[in-house]
Amino acid sequence: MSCLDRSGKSTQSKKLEAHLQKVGYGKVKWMCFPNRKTAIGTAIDLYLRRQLELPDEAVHRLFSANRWEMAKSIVEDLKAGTTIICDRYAFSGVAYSAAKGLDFTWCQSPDRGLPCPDGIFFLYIDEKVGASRANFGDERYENAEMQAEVRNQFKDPRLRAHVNWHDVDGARDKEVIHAEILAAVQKCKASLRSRRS
Ligand code: 2DT
Ligand code: MG
Repeated sequence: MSCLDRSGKSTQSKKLEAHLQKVGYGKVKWMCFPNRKTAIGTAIDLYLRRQLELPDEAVHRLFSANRWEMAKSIVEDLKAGTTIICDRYAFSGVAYSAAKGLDFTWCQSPDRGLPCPDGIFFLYIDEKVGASRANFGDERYENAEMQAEVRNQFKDPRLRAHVNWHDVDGARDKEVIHAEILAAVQKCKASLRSRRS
């Protein structure tokens, strides 16, 4: 899942994980980026909590390196048949850094070669809705102007090219959103199955 802040992506990605576990979908794993628990993730966490200053280019590459730290284990899990649900991925990396003014294609380059998701759900909300949700404003990037620019970057066709992208209206009831995501996941799974058989 890919999104603006406070759009409900953590809630939705965890609901999807719980549902797939419950219906016996096989092994399901939830993960999120940034993964703040690794060595690189610790620096990212300090940066996001405004306790560390870094040039935009450097932090962009740290976010990407944080995904590369996990790439091998993601590939191994996928090979073993595990379904991975991810709360943010490289798409957020590009949208947030491009929103700060970095060149879009430059932002895409460090993530090239990472495992590509079978489906992406972009939960969009009005920046005013995001700002009214709990804890908004605590971290770097949590301000209305930045969120509006990030939202613009997420519309860029270069981000959506060659991937199975779904725009999801995040302002609705969470059960309605969950049902919509679930239907799309089932459709995606069926088309992957028919392609493989
Ligand atoms: P969370 O609120 O989801 O913890 O994200 N971000 C995220 C980037 O700028 N680049 C990235 O590659 C990723 C994965 C989005 C914390 C903030 O980090 C931003 C919000
Ligand atoms: Mg956040």
